Amino acid sequence: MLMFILGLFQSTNSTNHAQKAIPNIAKTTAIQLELNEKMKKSLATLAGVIALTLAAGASAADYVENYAEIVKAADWKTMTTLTVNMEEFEYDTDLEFKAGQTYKLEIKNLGEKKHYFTAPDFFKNIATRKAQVNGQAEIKAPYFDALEVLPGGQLDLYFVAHNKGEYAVYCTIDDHRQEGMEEIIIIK
Ligand SMILES: [Cu+2]
Repeated sequence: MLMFILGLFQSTNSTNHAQKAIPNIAKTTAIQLELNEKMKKSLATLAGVIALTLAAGASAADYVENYAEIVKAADWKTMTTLTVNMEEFEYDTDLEFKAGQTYKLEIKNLGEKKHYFTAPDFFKNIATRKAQVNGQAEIKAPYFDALEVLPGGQLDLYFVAHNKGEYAVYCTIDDHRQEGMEEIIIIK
């Protein structure tokens, strides 16, 4: 197809007679227009695919977009309370959740050092209602990356387990993770 158009261009350019050139130009223009329409459609289709791919790729890495509706629709009367104690250098509880269930996860630091509950993938696959400290303060956000709890402190995370999967939780302070402060959170 492209060679054919190039051929038409060549024959048009090499023709010195205007009378002969005009129909060729008209023909070429018509083909170009047709091709342009086809290309536009192909490009539009291609752009659509790319956009979908990006969206799919983005959603895997992104937070649960309709988290607010999920939180609102969830049954908080049947909320399950689970405590995870952090100390040097471990999370002491099996972190297993059921998709669709509402939870209050009490994250306590029983250690002598500060510890993190860093779990970006986990946070992006739950519908977060809030993080609360001592009934004194609440933080509302679509998702968190990490929660830090000071020695003797406690932070409660209210959420709906949403996407099934296995997500890492670890402490990013110094070499705590290498010391063993790393677990897998399961949503099933
Ligand atoms: Cu730590």
